Amino acid sequence: MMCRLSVLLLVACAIAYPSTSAHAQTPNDESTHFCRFVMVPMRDGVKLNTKVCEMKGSTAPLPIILDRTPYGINDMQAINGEYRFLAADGYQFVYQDIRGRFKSEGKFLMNAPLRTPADTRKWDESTDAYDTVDWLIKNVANNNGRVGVLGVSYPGFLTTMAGVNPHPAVKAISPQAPMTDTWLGDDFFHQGAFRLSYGFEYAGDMELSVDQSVPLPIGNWDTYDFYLNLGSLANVETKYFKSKVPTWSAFVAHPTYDAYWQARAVQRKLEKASVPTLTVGGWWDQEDRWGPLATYKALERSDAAGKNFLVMGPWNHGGWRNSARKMDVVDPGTAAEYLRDIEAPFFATYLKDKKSAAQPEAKLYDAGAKAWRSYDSWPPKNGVQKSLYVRANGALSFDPPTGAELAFDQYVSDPAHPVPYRARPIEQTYDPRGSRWYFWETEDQRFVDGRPDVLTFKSEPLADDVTIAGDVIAHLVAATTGRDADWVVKLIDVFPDSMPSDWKLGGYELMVAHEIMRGRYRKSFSNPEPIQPNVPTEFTVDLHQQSHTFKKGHRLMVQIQSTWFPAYDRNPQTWVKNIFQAKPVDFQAKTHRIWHTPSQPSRVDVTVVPSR
Ligand code: PG9
Repeated sequence: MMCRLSVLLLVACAIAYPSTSAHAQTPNDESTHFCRFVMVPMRDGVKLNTKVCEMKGSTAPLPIILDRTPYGINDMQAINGEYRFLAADGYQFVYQDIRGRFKSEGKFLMNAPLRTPADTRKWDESTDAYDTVDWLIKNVANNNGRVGVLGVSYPGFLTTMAGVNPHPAVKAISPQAPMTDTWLGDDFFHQGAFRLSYGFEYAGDMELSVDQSVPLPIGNWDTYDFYLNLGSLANVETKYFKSKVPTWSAFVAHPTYDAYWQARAVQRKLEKASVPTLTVGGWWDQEDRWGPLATYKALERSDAAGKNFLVMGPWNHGGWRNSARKMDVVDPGTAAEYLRDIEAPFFATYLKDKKSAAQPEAKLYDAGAKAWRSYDSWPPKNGVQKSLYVRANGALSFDPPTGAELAFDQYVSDPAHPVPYRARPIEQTYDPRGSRWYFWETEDQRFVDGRPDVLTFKSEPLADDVTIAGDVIAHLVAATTGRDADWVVKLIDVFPDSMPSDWKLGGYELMVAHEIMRGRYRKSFSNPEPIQPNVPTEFTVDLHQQSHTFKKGHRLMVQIQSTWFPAYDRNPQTWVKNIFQAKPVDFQAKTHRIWHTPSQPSRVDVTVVPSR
């Protein structure tokens, strides 16, 4: 969750994305804790750079909170910032650079998979967490022998790993926005479509040099132009990375969901919550929205002991720890509420035996109703399955199509003119001069109005509130004149034209669930197949989950398109075995049809629950 930029640009980065812990007024860690740096030995002799902060003036033994990160601990100052509510309860805090990052020894391995018995590698992030905890309880002054682990994003993944075969002293963990499966739904691919701008910029930033001091070669302020001019992805290696970025080389060598990605797919490895686990995510997390939902679901498979909890809020990536990332359209200001009323009591319960109100199984924010909802199972069991059908003349309805209306809508999808995923200019992901990357998923979708390659279907204004909770899954019946195609589906809450309570929101089109899938993977993510041209074919686009009320007077909207650039690479739309090696001639405009007949309906399935 930290700002990932060249060291040269770190100061600018702090200005662009001030974190609660970086505010000038925030007292630093040393104001309440004695902090020292130590090199903590792992089982294979590698030593990890670790900052240990012991609370000043405490006599009673305190639990330890551990945060492991690849983003550098030297400048971390969280205790009196984002950890302030924890700190008020009294903890010893520890930050650690993981292997091969900054001052830690060893070699960095992106998303290191758990070891298997056949591995020659003696470590994984689970064993490094274990060895660290073992050292901490023996060496941190005044500790009570209990450790809590937390972290956001990559550190969220590291937290999940600390809960796999945990050290007995680990008593509670909170994986937050945990990167969980970077092929299926997190940072690098979504259901087969490659996350171009993120994959290029993140992999380059992390791996061109350990201290990230080599700026990426992006000259354009509007990266839409940079990525369009880049042409085929094959140019990345020849022009820029030249085999120096292992993660990029892995993208090229493993475009499908093969053993390489499956070994790194955390949800496939999780068996149960070994310790109380509070998984946290944001409904509009532009990097890891899928991860927390998948982590919770995997741990829930065998949670007879009731140790597995989920919190989802109206937040972008890490927005619950950083008020500068607040998205006003969905969030009246819930971040401090979460830190104070959910996170701090969770750790106090298991690390300090402090009594607090029981943590609900799932506590999820409903941004349409502007209220938290508690569920005793997630997805809820009391809902009614309903389909939202796309209809002729841009209509959308819970009633299926009749035979009397036009059978399909069509558009030309042209890789030479891809639909931008957010309003241009599209600044670099973590551009130190400013970037709207954090906010794009709540951006008003009217910016694509009028594009001939975006189909829009809209309901009548709702006569009553409609609350959805649980899975949102689109089933398209679609055809292409090509042999491959991407399908982007967005479920949108359209605000009334007239909003006297806040005029700026009049007619706002808010995405509440959205996703892409690459058509070649319609039968299997591991064995892609060409699409038969001109044949109506069923495609399932998993939009994941939501808990959202569409208010009376609002409309429901579904948009369908086939490019979302440069968040996602362009599908050539011809058959190319490996799109990372496509040639310019492979990229061709094709016509796509979305069918809406009684026998071939296209729809979005939702679960409707009582609104109050
Ligand atoms: N979303 C980031 C990430 C995690 C894991 C892999 C790649 C990227 C992060 O913010 O840490």
